[in-house]
Amino acid sequence: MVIIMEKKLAIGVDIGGTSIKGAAITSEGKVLDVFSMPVIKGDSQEKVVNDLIKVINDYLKEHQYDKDNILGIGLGIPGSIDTSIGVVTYSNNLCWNELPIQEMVEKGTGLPVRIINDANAATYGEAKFGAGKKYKNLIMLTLGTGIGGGIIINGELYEGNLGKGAELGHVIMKLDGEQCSCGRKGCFEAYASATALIRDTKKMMELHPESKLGEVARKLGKIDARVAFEAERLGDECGHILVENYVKYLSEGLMNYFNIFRPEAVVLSGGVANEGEYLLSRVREYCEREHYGYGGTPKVDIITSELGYDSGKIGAAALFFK
Ligand code: BMX
Ligand code: ZN
Repeated sequence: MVIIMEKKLAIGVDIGGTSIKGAAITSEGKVLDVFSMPVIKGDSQEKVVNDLIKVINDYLKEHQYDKDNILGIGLGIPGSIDTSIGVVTYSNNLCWNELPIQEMVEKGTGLPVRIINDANAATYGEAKFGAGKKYKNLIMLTLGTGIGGGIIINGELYEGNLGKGAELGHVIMKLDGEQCSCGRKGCFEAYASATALIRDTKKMMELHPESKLGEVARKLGKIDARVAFEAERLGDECGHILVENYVKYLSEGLMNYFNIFRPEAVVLSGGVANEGEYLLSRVREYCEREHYGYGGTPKVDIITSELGYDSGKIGAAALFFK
């Protein structure tokens, strides 16, 4: 049990395609008790939100948090939202449409609610309490199911009109290229997300059953973004081609953002960023070689997140610590 007398806590919630995770967060960005619930494919959007309301109410009771001491609930949501009316306009992964989630959760919990795009939440969390703390201008990319993006300009989160902005995954890298989840073709997300790397790994496995990719996937128990990297580390040529291609797309995408924003840093998070320095050193080398501005002074720091999977929860809660 946590007894906090002052009103210095907020609930941060990170909504994903397969699960929803949340926690009470202190104004110093510390994560207290966590909760999670699965998102069952096929459940209606109303059912998922009503289940979430129950989970939050049960959580507050179980951990004996007094609602009077909670500033509010921040919801980080993948997809397009409208912060002026608290509605999820469209979320393709969740199959949500025109969902008045803010009002529903406010009514169901009796607490104030704010909504934010999931990657904007992660960026805000990292900027306030994590790897981005020492920078005033930064870009963050979450390399997961999709590519989420976030922008900090002069220390402030730039969310665009109605909170719909910073969809950095949906800029075109190749005209008429790979199909993207957003409906367009050739987006950055369709080349540099974990999903894209998995697609390419599967294709390569079919073309080259003799490669080490299959063996690595069997050891890991699934085909995820690690397979290509692990095969490359074992000296496999197909793994090497996949990783080189991935580094190329990721770096070219980053250089687009260097040209637009010239940030002090770019923070990478999500499944692929777990490769850490193994990936980052290659990306830095590529940018150094290919980008006329990158090599100048000061360089753009390319770093990984510090808060990991907590950044979204922390950032969503931090909407109440502004
Ligand atoms: C997609 C888009 C973004 C989101 C990003 C990261 C949807 C549902 N999502 O580009 O809004 O920020 O994915 O999402 O349209 P994740 O699911 O990879 O965390
Ligand atoms: Zn797209």
